[in-house]
Amino acid sequence: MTDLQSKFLHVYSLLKSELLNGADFDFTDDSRRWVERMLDYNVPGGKLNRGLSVIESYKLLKLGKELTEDDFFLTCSLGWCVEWLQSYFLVLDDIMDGSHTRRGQPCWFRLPKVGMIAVNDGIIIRNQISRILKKHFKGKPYYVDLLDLFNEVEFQTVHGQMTDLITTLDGGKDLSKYSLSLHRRIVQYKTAYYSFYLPVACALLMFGEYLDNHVIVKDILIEMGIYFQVQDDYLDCYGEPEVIGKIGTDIEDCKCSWLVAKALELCNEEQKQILYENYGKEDPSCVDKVKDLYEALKLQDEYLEYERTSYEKITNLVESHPSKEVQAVLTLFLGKIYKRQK
Ligand code: DMA
Ligand code: MG
Ligand code: MG
Ligand code: MG
Repeated sequence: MTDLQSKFLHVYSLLKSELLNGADFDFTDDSRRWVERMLDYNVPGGKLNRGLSVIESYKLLKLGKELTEDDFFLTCSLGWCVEWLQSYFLVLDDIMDGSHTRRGQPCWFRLPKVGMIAVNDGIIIRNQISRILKKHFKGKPYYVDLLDLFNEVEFQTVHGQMTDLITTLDGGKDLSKYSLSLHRRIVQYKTAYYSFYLPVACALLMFGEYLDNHVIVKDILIEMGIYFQVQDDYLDCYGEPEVIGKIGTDIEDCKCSWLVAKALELCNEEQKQILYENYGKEDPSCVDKVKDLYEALKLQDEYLEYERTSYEKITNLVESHPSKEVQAVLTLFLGKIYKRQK
């Protein structure tokens, strides 16, 4: 673990303790224990990339100058707000996707004593973001913009999730609607805003910038976010569960994944029939048939080609940005995800 990671995790403990022991809510011992266990299980166990990005982005905007203790704490708190938001989405996403594992352990709702209490837990996690922001940012000139940012990004994400879910619903019978352009729309909303735009937008607000002046940065980050979710779709099928910490469910769930959208673009009539008959079924032999078809269509090579052109496109966009500091932030992000295995 790096020094930054351990300092960041220390701030998690402080924020958690404020939430659990603050004078603003009278927990019973049982409820405090529940929330603490729920947070420890769901919030800090990921790669922390999104959260750490807030700190790293802010540092780059400050031209690498050492942050004051105050500033460091505030960037960490914002980083944790992003991680809290992610945790809220994941707790609910795993229920809706019927997933089994997350971050190398059973999904929260799979624990026998949790079940559908996880729905309320997810909402609690979301509500805590507002409390963290209120405690540490109320009175800052950018407080309202920060609240607005989290609300907007949440709006975009849950609408992306809805499109992902209702597509699946109809798609069970009708793969004809699935396409790369539908896929792009889904992943732009469900993943790109909260995973890529949000951390940088947090850093920009703290730095005193108006987000309206950074539409180009936003567009580039959205492009990266789309690329990131294509990787997620690829890893759902080809990643090692021990490495990615989760077992893929996209084929069974009939998701409009990049792989199936690409397969539909490449396949002949006979292969299309195989997809229509086997995609979206729990039966492992159906899943295998889909995977065999992916193999026959050389989707892994297609993916490598997508990765190459996407990287090139994003690099060009980054290099055309007028500000060197912003370029540094974007390059850092791209470096973190290029050819990722988890
Ligand atoms: C993730 O989509 C989107 C959100 C908002 C959590 P996904 O279901 O592909 O994610 P995962 O593969 O991590 O379950
Ligand atoms: Mg999921
Ligand atoms: Mg999902
Ligand atoms: Mg996925």
